[in-house]
Amino acid sequence: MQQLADQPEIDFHSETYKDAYSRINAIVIEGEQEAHENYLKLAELLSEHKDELIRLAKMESRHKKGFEACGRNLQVTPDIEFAKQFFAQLHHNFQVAAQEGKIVTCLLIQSLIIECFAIAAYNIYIPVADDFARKITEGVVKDEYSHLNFGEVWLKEHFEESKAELEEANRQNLPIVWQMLNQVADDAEVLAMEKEALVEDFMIQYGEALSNIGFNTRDIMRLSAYGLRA
Ligand code: Y39
Ligand code: FE
Ligand code: FE
Ligand code: FE
Repeated sequence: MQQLADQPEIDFHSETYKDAYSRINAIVIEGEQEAHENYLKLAELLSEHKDELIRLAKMESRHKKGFEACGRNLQVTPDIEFAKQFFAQLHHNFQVAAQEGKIVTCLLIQSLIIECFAIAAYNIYIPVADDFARKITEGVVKDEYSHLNFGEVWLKEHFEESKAELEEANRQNLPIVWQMLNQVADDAEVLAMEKEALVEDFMIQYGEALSNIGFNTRDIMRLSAYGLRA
């Protein structure tokens, strides 16, 4: 058992744990499913990277299968309806952007915001996960860094002409992420994942991503805290 020294033993089979897990596990499963669809859509929009994006989409389906196995392993039924609601706003914004051919906005939503959210959540989950889920999640998080990297590289190469759209997409979508974090904080706490740690890790990943793309420190501070409250 690899747990933080100051943490009491986690009972992965308690009803409290399984109840919280039914929502968090569903969020991850549904998130991976939507990520799969989002990369397929990006493959259509960015035909010069079609093969690469289809490869990323396939990785997302594998992640989904891995997390479904984590739920089964704990005999938890994921609450997919809850998870669809959880992602509804970001999902809607991605689809509208895709329809309008706004590649920059699509990349910001999926490859920056959602990937950073996933990396933060998986990093914080790994030390407090059950043995089975830990192994799965360790494999998945490595892939998520490569998805984030795809977005960073593309946006860096198109930085000047993307800047205004990135600002607007950040303004529209980052506040939604803070709301999502608030919505999941109580369930995350039951899994021994602290909200403060999630926020901190997200800010680090997202700030680094913005920096790699070409934003300066002042822009990063402004952009990454946008809509953050409480
Ligand atoms: O790119 C990806 O694989 C991301 C979609 C997957 C899901 C990220 C959802 C993580 C939120 C979990 C919140 C738990 C505290
Ligand atoms: Fe994934
Ligand atoms: Fe991903
Ligand atoms: Fe706590």
